Amino acid sequence: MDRRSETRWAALVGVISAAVTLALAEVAALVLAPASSPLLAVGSLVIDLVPAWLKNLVIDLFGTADKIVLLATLGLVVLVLAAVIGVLEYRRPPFGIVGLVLVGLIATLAVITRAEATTVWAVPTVLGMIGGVVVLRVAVDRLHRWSLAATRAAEIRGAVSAPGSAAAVSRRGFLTVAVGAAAASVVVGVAARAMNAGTTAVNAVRAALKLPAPAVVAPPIPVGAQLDIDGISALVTDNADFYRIDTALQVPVIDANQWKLRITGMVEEEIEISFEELLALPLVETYVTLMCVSNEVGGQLTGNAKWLGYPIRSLLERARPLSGADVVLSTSQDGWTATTPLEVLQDTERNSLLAVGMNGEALPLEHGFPVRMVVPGLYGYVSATKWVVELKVSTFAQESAYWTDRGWSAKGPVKTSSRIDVPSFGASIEPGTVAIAGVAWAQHVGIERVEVRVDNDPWQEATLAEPISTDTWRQWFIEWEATSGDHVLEVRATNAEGDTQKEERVDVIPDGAEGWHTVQVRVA
Ligand SMILES: Nc1nc2c(c(=O)[nH]1)N[C@H]1C(S)=C(S)[C@@H](COP(=O)(O)O)O[C@H]1N2
Ligand SMILES: [Mo]
Repeated sequence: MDRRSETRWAALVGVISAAVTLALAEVAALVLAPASSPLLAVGSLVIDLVPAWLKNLVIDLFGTADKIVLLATLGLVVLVLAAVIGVLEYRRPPFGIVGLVLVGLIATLAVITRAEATTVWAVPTVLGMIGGVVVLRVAVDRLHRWSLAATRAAEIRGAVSAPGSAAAVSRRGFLTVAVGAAAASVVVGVAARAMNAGTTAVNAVRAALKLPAPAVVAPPIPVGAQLDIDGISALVTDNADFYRIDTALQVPVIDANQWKLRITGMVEEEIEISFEELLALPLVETYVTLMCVSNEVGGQLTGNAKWLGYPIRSLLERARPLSGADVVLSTSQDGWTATTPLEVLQDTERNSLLAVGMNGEALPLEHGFPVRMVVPGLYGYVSATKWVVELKVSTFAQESAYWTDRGWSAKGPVKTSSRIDVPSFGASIEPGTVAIAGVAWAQHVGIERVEVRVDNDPWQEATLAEPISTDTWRQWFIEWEATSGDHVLEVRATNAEGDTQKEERVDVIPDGAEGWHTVQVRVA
C-alpha cells in the first residue's frame, strides 16, 4: 500500500471515530437530557462567543438561515479535525488520541457551561469520547496490519488478491471495523438526533391544549385594513410565515405542565405562577407587530400577529415593585436574557403581554411555547423573550442582557419604518397603471402619512389603509403611471408625532436601521 492511500484510509478512520463519538453522545443525551448533545452545545457556545460584528454579518447575509450556516460550518470543522486526528494517530501515535480527547474536553466544557446544564450533562460527551478513542485505536491497528500484509504481498507478485491470503484477511479485518462502526454510528446517531430534536411529546401536549376564550377580545379588523393588491404583505402574518430570530440551536422543549414563571428581585412579594394558573386569568387578545432590530431597511424580519395573553403589568401589580426599580430582566429557559424598562411594562396604556396564543393557536414551539413576552413598540431583543421563565425586577445600573452585552443599545424603541412590497426590487413591469404598495409601522405611536417618490419627482402622498391599531403596521398604496425605462421608487413614512423618516442610511447596530427603502424597476 502506498503512503498516499494509507493517509486517506487513516483520515477516514478519524472521521469514523468522530461519527462514533457523536452518535454515542446523542444516544446518551437521549437518556439524560436532549440539550446535552455536544454538537449543539458547541454550536450554542460558538453563537455566544462570536463577535457581534460577525453575528450581524451572518444574520445579514443569511437571515433566518443563520443556524443552518452555523451547523454546516461546524460540521466542516469537525470533519477536518477528525481527519487530522486519524492521520495523527496513524503516523504519530498517540497524538490522534490526544487530539480527540482535547476536542472532547472542549466540547464537554461547552456542554456543562450551558445555562440549564448540570454536571451529569458531561456524561454523553465523555462516553462518546471514550467510544471514539476505542474505535480510533482498533481501526488504526487494523489499518497498520492490512498495510503491512499488503506491502509484503506485493513483493510476492500475484498474491495480492488471492482469497485467504494474509493481505485479504487483514483487509477484511480493517473493513469490518471501519464499515461496521461507520454504518452503526450513522444509523444510531441519526435516529437518536431525530428523537432528541423530537418535540413529539410536547407537540402532542400543545396540540391537545385548548386555549381559553379571551376576556377581552381583539376588536374586529376594520374593513379596508387589508388592501387587495397582489404581493403586498398579509396584514396578519401566518404563524408558518412569521420570521424567527433567536439564539436557540435546538428549540427549548418545555412541558407546559411543568412550566412556571417566577417574579423575583426588587419586589415586595415574589410570585410564582404555573401555566394552569396563567390560563385561568382573564386573558387579553391584541394585534401587535413584532420587529427585529437586525431588520435592514426593506428587510423581512417583522411580522404581525394576534396575541393572546395576560398583561404583565397586572402580574407586576401583585408583586409590587420596590421604588428605585427601573427594569425587568427576563430570562428564557435556555438562558437568553432581555432588559425591558419597567415603566413600559407597567404602562396602563400599553398591552405588554405574557403571551400564550398566536393567531388563535397555542404559541408554536419556535415562537416561545408555552409562554413568551410581547411588548408593543420595542424591538424584540429588549422585550420579546420566548420560553420565558423568570422576570427579575431590578435596575438598569445592575443588569445587562444578551444583546446589550454585545454592543446593542439598552433601550430599543422601534423606529418609524416603511417598506415597498410591490413592485419588488429589480422587477420588470409593463407600462400602464401600476400599484406601488407596502407597509409602514411606528409601533405604539402610529403612522400618519406615507409618501412615495419616483425618480426624484415631487413626493406623492400614498393612500393609507385603515389601521388595526397604533401597535400594528399599516398598509398603503399609490397608483403610478409607469412609462418605459428604468425607475427608482422611494418611500418614507411620518409617525403620529410628526417625525418623518430620514434619508440617511443608519446601520442596524446599535439601535435599528434608518433610511428610505428604495426599489429599482424596469418598465419594458
Ligand atoms: N429566548 C429567546 N427569546 C428571544 C430571542 C432569543 O434569542 N431567545 N430573540 C429575540 C429577538 S432578537 C427577536 S427579534 C424576537 C423574535 O421573535 P420571533 O422569533 O417569534 O419572531 O424574539 C426575541 N426573543
Ligand atoms: Mo431581534
